[in-house]
Amino acid sequence: MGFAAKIKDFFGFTGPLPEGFFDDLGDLLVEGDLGPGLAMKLVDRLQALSKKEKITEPGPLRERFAKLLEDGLVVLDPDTLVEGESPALILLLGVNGTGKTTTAAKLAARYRSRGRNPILAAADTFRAGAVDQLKIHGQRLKIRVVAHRQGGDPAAVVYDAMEAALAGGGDLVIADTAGRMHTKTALVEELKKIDRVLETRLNRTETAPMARCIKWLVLDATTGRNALSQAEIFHGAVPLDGVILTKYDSGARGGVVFSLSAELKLPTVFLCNGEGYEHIRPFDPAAFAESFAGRN
Ligand SMILES: Nc1nc2c(ncn2[C@@H]2O[C@H](COP(=O)(O)OP(=O)(O)OP(=O)(O)O)[C@@H](O)[C@H]2O)c(=O)[nH]1
Ligand SMILES: [Mg+2]
Repeated sequence: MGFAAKIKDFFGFTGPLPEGFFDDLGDLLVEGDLGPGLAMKLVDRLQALSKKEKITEPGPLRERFAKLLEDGLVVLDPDTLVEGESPALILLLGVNGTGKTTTAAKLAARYRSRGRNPILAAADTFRAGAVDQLKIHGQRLKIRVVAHRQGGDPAAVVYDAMEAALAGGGDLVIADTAGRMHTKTALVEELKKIDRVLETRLNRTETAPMARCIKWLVLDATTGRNALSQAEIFHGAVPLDGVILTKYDSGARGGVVFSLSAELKLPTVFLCNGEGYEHIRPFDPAAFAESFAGRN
């Protein structure tokens, strides 16, 4: 049985709370990728609430629990961030295979449908085939892809894509980056360089609007607590604006989202639940907390 079904079962009975209810809840939350520290804290709070308010039935307790979860989430509306800038620049970061390239294409499709004119930047110049992979998405979606050769400088690709945007070719640059297991220094250097080249470009044309660089970390929901360690490393190296959780398909646990908020103050901005371009949606804190808490 998957986590979602288990938590539904857990709260899905009537009558008084059985002995060991709160301990069992703690164990279950750890299974849902919440992390032992946070699980314990939440269970303690819930137990205190149930005493104070004399809640003895699982139904109302489940609702309180969902609210506790929701209250702990750092919230950020990605659309306000992206649509408040022109041109806006999004850098997608993450380790190998988390879904950066697919997500870049999904975001491009999504923001185009919201009236933006996106350009994809193939800043993964590291992996063989990465540029072609993004180009295929570009062809399918009829969205421009700015690319150099494999082995080229990622910062130069982003620079060219921003040039194209500033020249009137678009108002949103979405940059796919390489999925190596970045060492801290390599990552910082790569991003600093991107910042530097953009600054040079922006100084040259005083009328050019300031490009804000939005840095989103792409995390694979199926990697569980490992995703939190990745976020710690990346966020420690370059301050991130948020997280995109991919592969949150049926059966996913997703408790790591609460740890990202509690431990790193990082908001989750999108959830992806499939390989199609439409399989992306803005993160909805209330709905996510309700579903994690096993709403029927
Ligand atoms: N089920 C599911 N699969 C996904 C999702 N997002 C991406 N994938 C798949 O995950 C695999 C890796 O996706 P990519 O977009 O290539 O990942 P990447 O981070 O760019 O990988 P590298 O460039 O190798 O680091 C592909 O098979 C995608 O189709 C998702 O939300 N759900
Ligand atoms: Mg990729």
